[in-house]
Amino acid sequence: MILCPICLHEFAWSEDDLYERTPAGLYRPLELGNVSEARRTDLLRAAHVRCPAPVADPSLEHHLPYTYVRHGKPLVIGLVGGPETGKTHLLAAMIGAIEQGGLRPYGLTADAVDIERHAEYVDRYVRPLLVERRTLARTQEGETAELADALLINDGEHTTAVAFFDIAGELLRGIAHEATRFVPAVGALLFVVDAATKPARMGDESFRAVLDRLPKNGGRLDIPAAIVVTKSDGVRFQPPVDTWLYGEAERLDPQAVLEESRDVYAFLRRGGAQAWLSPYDKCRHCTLHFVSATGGAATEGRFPRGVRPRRVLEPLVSLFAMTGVLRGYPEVGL
Ligand SMILES: Nc1nc2c(ncn2[C@@H]2O[C@H](COP(=O)(O)OP(=O)(O)OP(=O)(O)O)[C@@H](O)[C@H]2O)c(=O)[nH]1
Ligand SMILES: [Mg+2]
Ligand SMILES: [Zn+2]
Repeated sequence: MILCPICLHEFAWSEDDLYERTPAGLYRPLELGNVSEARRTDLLRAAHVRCPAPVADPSLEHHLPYTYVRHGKPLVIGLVGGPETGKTHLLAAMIGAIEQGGLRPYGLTADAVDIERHAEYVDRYVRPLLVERRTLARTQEGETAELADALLINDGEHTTAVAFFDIAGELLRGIAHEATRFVPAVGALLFVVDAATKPARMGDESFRAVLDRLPKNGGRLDIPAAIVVTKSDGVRFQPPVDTWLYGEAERLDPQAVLEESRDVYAFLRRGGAQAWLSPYDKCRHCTLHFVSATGGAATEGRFPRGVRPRRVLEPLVSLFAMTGVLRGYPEVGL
């Protein structure tokens, strides 16, 4: 059985039911009957498996690389946060940074799980933000808890499929809805806090909705989490935000992660935003980060001075370290 990182459908797959991708981007059954062993290995390297989940529309059909299916379990990362906290811009900035080779300093490479879907994500979100310097539309109800993008992350030895789900805050208020499909599959959480948020005693409902739904072990969650204070460009003159936001970091330093986490914790407490720290109280491993998806505020839907994301990959790399996608950092996390 494997879990589809695109639709979270669980299915058994068979080696007799493989597909090859044609240069036109179509999938056709792969014939392995009379080929040599060397040719077979070659064909398998590029083979795909069709996800059998029923789809409403044939364009939603998707294929997973055979190399992934063989290696199994995806890491599903959920972005959680209230309306307009900056989730969609943050994810686009992260994927954009990965496209530009931002994981290379950590010894990681990235490829698309599904080439068409990834290209569509880049066209719809990454290019408009980073190249055309436009703001992205708010996530629609129908898109809630849908896959945003999925990547194969390789550390030189192992490949893990990492799937990102952007969960619109409002959605999680209801008790029974499609987001519940995502909850049992989640392997790491990115809690997004707007740096300019007005402190509210009750905090963010979306945080509580997700934290309440996940199974606890001894009162705490085993799922690693990162609390990301995004739009930090807006508070850059409040020390020590500037030090972190404009500081250099080209590899993961557990000591620096710890220090930044303490500073973010103090920043949120000082601002009266204790309720936003609930993931830190509830998750066994949690790091905290200052980031900016855009580098500055938009005016009339544009970023006239360009879009310069700051430190968007640090929370992701920290989650990779805490989940074992990036190995050798068992001590990351508070
Ligand atoms: N200054 C600044 N503004 C940002 C940043 N990221 C996002 N914004 C602005 O914040 C607004 C909301 O961003 P979104 O990414 O759409 O927020 P969201 O959490 O996806 O919102 P929903 O889809 O409605 O749940 C947009 O108008 C962005 O221009 C940032 O890093 N800095
Ligand atoms: Mg959104
Ligand atoms: Zn699927």
